[in-house]
Amino acid sequence: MQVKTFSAPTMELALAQVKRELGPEAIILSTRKVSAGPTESWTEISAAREPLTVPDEAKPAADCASSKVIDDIQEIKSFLSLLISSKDQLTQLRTNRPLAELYHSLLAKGLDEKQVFILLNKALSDLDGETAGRATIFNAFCKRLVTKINCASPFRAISDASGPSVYTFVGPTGVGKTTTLAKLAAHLKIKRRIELAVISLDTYRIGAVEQLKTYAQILEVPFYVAQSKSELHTALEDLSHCDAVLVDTTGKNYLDPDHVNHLRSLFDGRRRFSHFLVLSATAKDEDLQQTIIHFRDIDINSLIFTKLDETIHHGCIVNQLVRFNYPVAYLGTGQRVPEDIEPATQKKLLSFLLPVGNQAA
Ligand SMILES: Nc1nc2c(ncn2[C@@H]2O[C@H](COP(=O)(O)OP(=O)(O)OP(=O)(O)O)[C@@H](O)[C@H]2O)c(=O)[nH]1
Ligand SMILES: [Mg+2]
Repeated sequence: MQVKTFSAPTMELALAQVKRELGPEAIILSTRKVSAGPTESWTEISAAREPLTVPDEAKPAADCASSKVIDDIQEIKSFLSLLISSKDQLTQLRTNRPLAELYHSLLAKGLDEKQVFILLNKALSDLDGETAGRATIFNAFCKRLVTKINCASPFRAISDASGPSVYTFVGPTGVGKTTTLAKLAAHLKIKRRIELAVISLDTYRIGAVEQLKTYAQILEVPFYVAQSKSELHTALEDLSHCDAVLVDTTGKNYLDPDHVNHLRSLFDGRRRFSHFLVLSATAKDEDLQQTIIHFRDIDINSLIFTKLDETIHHGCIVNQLVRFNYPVAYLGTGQRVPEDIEPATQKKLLSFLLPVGNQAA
């Protein structure tokens, strides 16, 4: 396979070089922006002429990393064909100043470039050639974006169910699963007067049980520890009079596939669990994406993002909602229990794309 690197002042010019030298079948292996001074940057593309093939004998050993490379290549290929088919819009990005400014401000918020490009294209076609300022284009962009993002109200139907509704909090280490559970437990017990109980499956970390037990004692709700599937189900039998049970789980490195398999086996069976996947807004976009992919094997009901107070770039939250079909239920905004949590709304999510200071309260 012939691999070559191409550099040009813009992505469009670099792609044109790739096409000229390696032909339309060229595969893009990577792209990056290279700084060429304080205000200038070049685009560098590595491309190959032959398709990447995995030898048969190597296939059984193909691990997550190689399948990710293939996924990335597919994604770059589809983005490339999108760029090529959107030549007119690309030209507009250079010549239409409000559009270019909006495009760059959305990227600066951490939004995914491909998603921005696709949604802006749709927004422009909605405006039907009308000469529009930045605010008008932004409104058209938001109208398109809201069709892609959903919010959930997972506790709305609690009292209609027969037997307790059971909610689990799963996710990587240290994202705020236990804290978020405690915040929501307080909300359900104090504001909604729901008959509630808490179970901890987290016996991995010293102190984890004590942390949750303390919250349960303050709220005066029953607290159980379960170390196995059968202990979990026994606890749930004991709690059959409750309206809702919140279940805390151990945080583990999300790259450990055994962890998700273990969780899945715990929750397999006839009983329905609603799973919250808890994620930190401070994580990198790529890591959030991979985490969701790993946890997809569990039937996730909705996402919760925590630590919004620890970052000013909230675009990565929006990226996951557009990329995956999961709704978002809650946003964690600080360490205080129970105050620092709020239900996610589309208005709040869109406000992340406004300049800091104009965001929804
Ligand atoms: N700033 C900020 N900190 C938070 C938020 N939510 C949780 N934290 C903090 O994050 C740290 C970890 O919180 P935990 O609730 O223990 O996280 P966890 O996911 O249960 O951790 P493990 O069980 O160890 O995987 C604590 O210091 C929390 O106070 C939030 O929304 N904002
Ligand atoms: Mg915990």
